[in-house]
Amino acid sequence: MKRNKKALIFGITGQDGSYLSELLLKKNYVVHGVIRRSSSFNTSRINHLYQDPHINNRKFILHYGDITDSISVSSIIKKILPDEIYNLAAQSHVAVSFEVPEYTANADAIGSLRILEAIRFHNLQNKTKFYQAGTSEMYGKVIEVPQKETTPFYPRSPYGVAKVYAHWITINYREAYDIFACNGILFNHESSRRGGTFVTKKIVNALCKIKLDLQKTLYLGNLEAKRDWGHAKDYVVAMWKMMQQKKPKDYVIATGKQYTVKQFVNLVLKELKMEYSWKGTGINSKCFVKGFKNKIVSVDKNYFRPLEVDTLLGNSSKAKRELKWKINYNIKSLIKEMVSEELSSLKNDKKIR
Ligand code: NAP
Ligand code: G4F
Repeated sequence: MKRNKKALIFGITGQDGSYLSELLLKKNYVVHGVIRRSSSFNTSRINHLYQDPHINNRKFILHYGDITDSISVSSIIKKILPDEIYNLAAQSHVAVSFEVPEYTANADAIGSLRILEAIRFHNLQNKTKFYQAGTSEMYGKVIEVPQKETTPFYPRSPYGVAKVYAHWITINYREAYDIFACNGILFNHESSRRGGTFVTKKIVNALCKIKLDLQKTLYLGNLEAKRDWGHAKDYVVAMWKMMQQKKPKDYVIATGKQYTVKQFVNLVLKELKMEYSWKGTGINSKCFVKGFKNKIVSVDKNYFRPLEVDTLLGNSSKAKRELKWKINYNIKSLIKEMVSEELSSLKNDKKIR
């Protein structure tokens, strides 16, 4: 009988970790995941997958660990002997990386090294494949448009710089030790499971609350930044496909379309059927909606970053050609789903209260 493949996911409690777990379970993997100890529950995105430790032949198994703790990383890998490791663990907020740069480097740069070193140290070069969650933030102050695998990096935040280290150490271990190690260079991807402080989720949550009369104003930073936004469900498929190739390579994953933050706000308002108009420009921009007395969106300069990535736009031709990767969501269907799930969850909360 064919044995089930074993995957180990660092960052299983995050947005991507939860969708990747669902995908791998559907493909009959046994999924192991690393969770951090926390004073409150941090497993809301994976609670629906949880299996009681007392049942036999579990397919979903969680382990306590931390990407900043070499011994825990190494001992979990040795215990599980996984076929595939997905390193999704990171301090993933760009603005926060300016506040905690050293921790960001420890988790996002050296964290990747810790996993690669454990694969090498335990002689798993021929057994364990490695996926590194790279990012379009590495392109930062972009040197060409659109960005592809050969575009040089110019990171603009401690987060971006840490991820550039992780990118190159992955290539270094691939070339030095013949480890199947690949980098996904993923552009922004969102969903209803996105953390509440990322701009798409923050906008959807606040505008839905305003519509339901639960909030007055949404405060945002730079409205002119352009991003290439996809759906996380599409992007985890690309991660898995990279790991099934004959040779480990690096791939850009993006939609090839970009919108400003302001356009994203407008699309959400349209989805909510709220009639809007903007007044002022730049830091003085304000958005008004018919039937609401006060401004519903305003700019707060506290949300500006010390450095901004003004524009990101990806070219994923290589992934489409070699991985046969396909996109199922566009910006409209992404927003439609995010709005619909946000409204349901807010209405549910109201009922409970
Ligand atoms: P996310 O929702 O912020 O999830 C990050 C995950 O990393 C969480 O499970 C978090 O655990 C875990 N983590 C953080 N620090 C850790 C530590 N010290 N030890 C162990 N685990 C730790 O991020 P995401 O959106 O799913 O993104 C997944 C990965 O892709 C990240 O590496 C991110 O940088 C990268 N990426 C994301 C995007 C995007 O647009 N979403 C684009 C490109 C690249 P807790 O739940 O305990 O906090
Ligand atoms: O949603 P964001 O915080 O995402 P950002 O900085 O692009 O980073 C995300 O995508 C990266 C891939 O490119 C990932 F690697 C990273 O882990 C993360 O998932 O901000 C998007 C844009 C920025 O230009 C920001 O300045 O929105 C602008 N923005 C405007 N107002 C805001 C806000 N961002 C946030 N978070 N909050 C605001 O109020």
